[in-house]
Amino acid sequence: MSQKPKIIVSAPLPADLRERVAAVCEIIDVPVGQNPAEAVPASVRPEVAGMVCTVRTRVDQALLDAFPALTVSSNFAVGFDNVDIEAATRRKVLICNTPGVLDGAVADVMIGLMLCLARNLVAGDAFVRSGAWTKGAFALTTDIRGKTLGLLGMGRIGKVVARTAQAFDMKVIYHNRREDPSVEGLAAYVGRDELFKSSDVLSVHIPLSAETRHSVGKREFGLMKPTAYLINTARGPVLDEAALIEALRAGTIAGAGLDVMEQEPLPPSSPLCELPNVVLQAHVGSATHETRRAMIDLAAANLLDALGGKTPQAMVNPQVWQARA
Ligand code: 8YV
Repeated sequence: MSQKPKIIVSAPLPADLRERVAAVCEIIDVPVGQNPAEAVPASVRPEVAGMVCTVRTRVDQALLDAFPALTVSSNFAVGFDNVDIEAATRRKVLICNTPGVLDGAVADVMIGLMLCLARNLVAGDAFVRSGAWTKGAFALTTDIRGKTLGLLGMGRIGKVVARTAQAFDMKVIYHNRREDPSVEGLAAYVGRDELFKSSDVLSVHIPLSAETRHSVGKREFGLMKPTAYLINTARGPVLDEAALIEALRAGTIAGAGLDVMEQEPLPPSSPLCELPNVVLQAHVGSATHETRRAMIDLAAANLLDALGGKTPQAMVNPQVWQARA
């Protein structure tokens, strides 16, 4: 019998990293998005000590019950809304994530969506390809330079966005649970309503929780300028999507750029796919070779450190680790 701890891998593990992990752990592969409690045979479940998974795996009470020997679950993501943190903490299961390594990539998609919306770049591409250009000039668009970018949330990603927006000569304002002195001179703190009222581009950078679910809806869209664009690269359910569709149809706001939606993958029957003032991406904020590699390296290191008794770099519920010491 193998003495190596058994771990579930439900995330893309590059071959070289897999080799390193397999040297110290026995890997049980579970296809991404499949429920490990169904994919792993009942006889093996009580032996599983660790897991690395994507946000598509629900780490809830049922999963914790199915794996009674689980001590660590490492998210291949910075977000952890797939995890019932309270239940995991109660069961003393350490939860890890990948903060810091994807900020630039996500910020880049946010800036890209902003440019697509303001300069109508997606429609511009279709205009050239269709030959419409040979019949006349493309309609004028909107400057982002000199405009106000509002950030709902000022975490790591918000800060990179704020720095990048400075290079576009934008004025940056933000709202956060509390004012952040580290961004003084970079972005000005404003009240929540003021943020929606004053932004020409409003970008969402808050995590999904029970508190933030549908926290941006009809009321907030009503506060926004009819010329304003809304961008979401955080989590779809933070926005009330039905209210957003209504606001986009009614011209309450000018447009939206969405990398995340309430239902992913977004079905093509969604009204969002019909709206000309929307630019969509397939949850690709972190999806570059370099960033995904850094994420899986960190997720694997967190898992191996935790199993090996070394403090992992990124813990969501560090109290579990401290209680073990
Ligand atoms: C996804 C993300 O996790 O980090 C996050 O919170 O949403 C993304 O990076 C990515 O699809 C990897 O599963």
